[in-house]
Amino acid sequence: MGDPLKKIRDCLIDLDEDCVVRFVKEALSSRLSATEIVLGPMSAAMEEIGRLYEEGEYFIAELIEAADIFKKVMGLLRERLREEASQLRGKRRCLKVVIGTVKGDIHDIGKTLVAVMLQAAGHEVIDLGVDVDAGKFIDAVVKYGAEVLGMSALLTSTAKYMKEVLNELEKRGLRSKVFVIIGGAATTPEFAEEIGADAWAKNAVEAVKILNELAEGRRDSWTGRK
Ligand code: B12
Repeated sequence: MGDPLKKIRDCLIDLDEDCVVRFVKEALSSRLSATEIVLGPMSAAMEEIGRLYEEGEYFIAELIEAADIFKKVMGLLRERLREEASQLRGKRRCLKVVIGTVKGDIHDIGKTLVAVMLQAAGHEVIDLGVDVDAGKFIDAVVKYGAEVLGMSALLTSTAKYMKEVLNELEKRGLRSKVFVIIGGAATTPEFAEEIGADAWAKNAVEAVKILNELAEGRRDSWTGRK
């Protein structure tokens, strides 16, 4: 990690907003990309902040402050993130994607980042926000005729709810028509497989790649599933 990147990470861990902003600007002027900044040191700092919380060194107030700083920086970088993601624009067609953080979970930074980048990459995104229950997900899939459903969970307790959404899709006879992609710190590729999701992505860039592949027919499509 180059110097401004390390500084961004350290300043965010210290919850020093001015310092984060200063080094984000410095990183941009030394030609580092906004995507690199957000998915690299900014995300790494959030992980470390989570660890400090777990160890009792940080409390909820610090998590809230960190989230505020992250959102401010995302505001600053939004246009650049869009420009960079638009270069990942798929060649063939765009997909309609319904996305949200599952019921009981209010973490929205990662989900929003995924939504912003998918949109910039040319997909149509309907972002349902946080604390979304199965009914709301499914109603939106039907209403917008979405081909993709994206679910985010950061809590081990809420990740399980994804299975309920999948069961509900099945019950409504929609499972074979919708490609389900999941993500968030409480999920893993193994978990995705276990609950029967179609894909898992570790970050926003991976999510864009997977959905572009799907749109271009380079990935096993969900059609034809039993
Ligand atoms: C900031 C934060 C908060 C903020 C959230 C503010 C907000 N507006 O989002 C606040 C203070 C509200 C909060 C609250 C809580 N939190 Co919290 N929080 C965090 C923290 C530090 C950072 C999360 C974050 O924003 N990361 C940065 C983003 C960019 O990363 P990301 O979300 O992982 O997203 C990326 C990928 O995962 C992926 N992705 C994400 N979503 C999706 C969706 C799809 C479809 C795809 C394809 C990909 C994808 O792409 C994203 C971008 O690259 C994490 C630590 C951690 N390790 O995650 C704890 C953490 C998630 N929180 C935790 C806990 C315990 C809580 C509370 C229960 C605390 C409490 N006692 O009240 C509450 C729960 C509230 C609730 N009901 O949801 C624990 C969860 C433990 C567990 N395994 O269950 C963690 C892991 C901290 C820890 N180590 O203990 N939290």
